[in-house]
Amino acid sequence: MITDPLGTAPRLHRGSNQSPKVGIIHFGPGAFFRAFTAVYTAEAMAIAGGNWGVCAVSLRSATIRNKLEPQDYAYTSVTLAPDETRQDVIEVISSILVATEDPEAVLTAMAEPDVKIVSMTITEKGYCHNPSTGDLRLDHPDISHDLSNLNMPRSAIGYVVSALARRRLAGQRPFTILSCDNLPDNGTLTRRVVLSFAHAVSPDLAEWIEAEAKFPITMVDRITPATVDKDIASLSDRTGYLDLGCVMHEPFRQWVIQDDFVDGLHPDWGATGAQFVTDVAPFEKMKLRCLNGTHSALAYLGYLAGYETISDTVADPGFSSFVEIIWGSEIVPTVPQPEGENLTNYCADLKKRYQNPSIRHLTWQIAMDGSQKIPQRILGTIADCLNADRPFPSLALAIAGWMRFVGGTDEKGNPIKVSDPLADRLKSASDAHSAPADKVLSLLSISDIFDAKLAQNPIFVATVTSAYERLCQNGAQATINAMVGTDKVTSKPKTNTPLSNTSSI
Ligand code: CS2
Repeated sequence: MITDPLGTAPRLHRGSNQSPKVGIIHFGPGAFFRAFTAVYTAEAMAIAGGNWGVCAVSLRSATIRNKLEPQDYAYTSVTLAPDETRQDVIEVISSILVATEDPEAVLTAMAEPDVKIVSMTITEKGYCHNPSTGDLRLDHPDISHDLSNLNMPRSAIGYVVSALARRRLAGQRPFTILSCDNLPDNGTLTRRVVLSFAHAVSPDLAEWIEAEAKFPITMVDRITPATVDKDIASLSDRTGYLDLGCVMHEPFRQWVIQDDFVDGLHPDWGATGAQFVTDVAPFEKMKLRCLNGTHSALAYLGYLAGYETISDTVADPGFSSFVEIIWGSEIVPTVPQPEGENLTNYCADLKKRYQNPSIRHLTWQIAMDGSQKIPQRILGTIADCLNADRPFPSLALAIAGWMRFVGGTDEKGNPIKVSDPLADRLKSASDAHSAPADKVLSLLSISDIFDAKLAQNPIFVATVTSAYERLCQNGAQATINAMVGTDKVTSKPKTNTPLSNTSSI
């Protein structure tokens, strides 16, 4: 008999018979939004009221809508502490629109005067910008499409400008555009790409947006791995219902928001612990460099060493020391301490968050889209180290790990599934040469990622090249062990096999 791996329990349904009135349109209803922004909003409404229901928009895929629609858009937020699990049903989403099915429905929803905020978690690549300069890529296929099809956009940026144009024509107030992605000065970047698009449509429109719309900067933080079937089945065992839209996340959360909204309107997120501040930059730098920077470093090097998750990676003594060293000697000295934070405690807490064995955050998942992530996570820190004449061997090793990863072959000679908008360019840059030093130069010449000043800095080139050569010769585990000195002590037995093949280098 075939048994359903997800179980046969009845489907979760909305408890209240009415969905909340919509005040927010949200682009990108993926796991992070459902584990973070949506939870804060549901809690804020429970405490302080307000019409802040969310109409979510999927730009392309119908998958999440299809999972949530039969549940009236209710889903479970599952908090996974090391020794405790808790679940809360969240009912803040009123509907999910799939943009490709009906672009007009999305634009109509965005033009509703009750909509005060358009928020987004569309990942770094969703901003269609050049990661090294922050400029909108007018040659991006979605952007050039949207500029000539304003009523049928494909990109979130196209939707925002098109909807703002409608609101302006109708004599309405604009909405606040709230980026919740891991980008430096995410609000400023969003303003920049929106204005650049709007300018190409009409300078008057751009002027109105610049004067009237708001783009607060935010720092968002909650580790939220992708949900897998096993998570759905175990939630079902615990609760007796089947929820295909559930999200798994750690207990920790932090949301720092610039207090700058159109007409001051937003849910009372402050009542649920969000911090409203005038300057988000120091918090953002702390988070992007200390958390996301080491996340990416551990993801590339951990993956190459044969580790599946971040918690498995930091359970290794070599990697555990490596992450401590990278914080203490290379990252923290470049980060100004934000008010109310203590960077030493912040990193110690981060280590505990990484160690949480209930969170199965795949190294492969974090390794995705590296071309869009490493500039703000790692390269800025390296530039600061160079300016301060501070050595940065661990950060260079992280870049070398990324280079090895995007080369597409792991240390056992198996193919790596590289998911990145620049995957083909990265692979050809790496394949174009056989000598490690030439591969490094070839990858460093990709100006969308590396600005010319950094790519031509001889210390940077030499440090990354040396790290890359060591990685190719010895593999990630041995390189890490040698770097932190754990090669001198007996380390615990590993599951991965020794390097079988370095000829692919
Ligand atoms: C991770 C982030 O996938 C990734 O690249 O580094 O999603 C990380 O888990 C979050 O930023 C934590 O807030």
